[in-house]
Amino acid sequence: MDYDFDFIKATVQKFQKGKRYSHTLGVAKEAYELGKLFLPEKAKKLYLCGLLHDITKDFKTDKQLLLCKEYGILFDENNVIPKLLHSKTGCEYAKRLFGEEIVDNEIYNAIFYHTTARANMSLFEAIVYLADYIEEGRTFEDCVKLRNYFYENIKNSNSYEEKLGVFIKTMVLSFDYTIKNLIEEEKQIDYDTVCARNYFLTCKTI
Ligand code: DGI
Ligand code: FE
Ligand code: FE
Repeated sequence: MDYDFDFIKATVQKFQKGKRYSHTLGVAKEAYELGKLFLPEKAKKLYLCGLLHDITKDFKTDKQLLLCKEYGILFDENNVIPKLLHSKTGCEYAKRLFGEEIVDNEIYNAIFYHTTARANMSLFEAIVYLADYIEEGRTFEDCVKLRNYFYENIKNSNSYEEKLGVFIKTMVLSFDYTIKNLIEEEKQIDYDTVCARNYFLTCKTI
């Protein structure tokens, strides 16, 4: 499918200012690059998903919660993790905005799980998750470390299998960083984040 990227970018830009939009372009580019390495037939679709992944990120928590109600997204009202809401609302918001031909199930799920990841996730979903973590505009120390770890090890791998092994190890490391930070900050760890780490720790391929 040919996407009208100019139209999609102009629309996304209405929801995002400055740094956020730069991050969006960075994720799209990174997802495209990872796509070329691991899923070349879907590289353009990964670019699209990068553009859409944070569409509702700048909405206030109240608006996120209202959207969850409107969309029938279930969550424990006494146990809200505000940082996760934009991934749960973003997929549905993007689908209503651009239509289900553009936001199909693959893109929908990749947006839904782009913050936490999940056990048994597809390679497409995992690429969007990792691209969000290591896009070149991220300056947070752990993101820089993860980006360097990934590309240093990719440089030294020859086969597709070896590269996939590096990808899987990088996923595990990302959860280690995230979970360590959440513990230090005394924040809740989402169940999907824990299950995703356990999954990538033992999976041989994806
Ligand atoms: O939206 P972005 O900032 O581009 O990136 P993101 O959607 O990956 O969100 C990152 C934030 O989400 C970061 O502050 C850590 C937080 N996060 C990720 N997994 C969990 C989490 N926060 C909590 N409380 N629990 C999680 O499991
Ligand atoms: Fe996000
Ligand atoms: Fe993001």
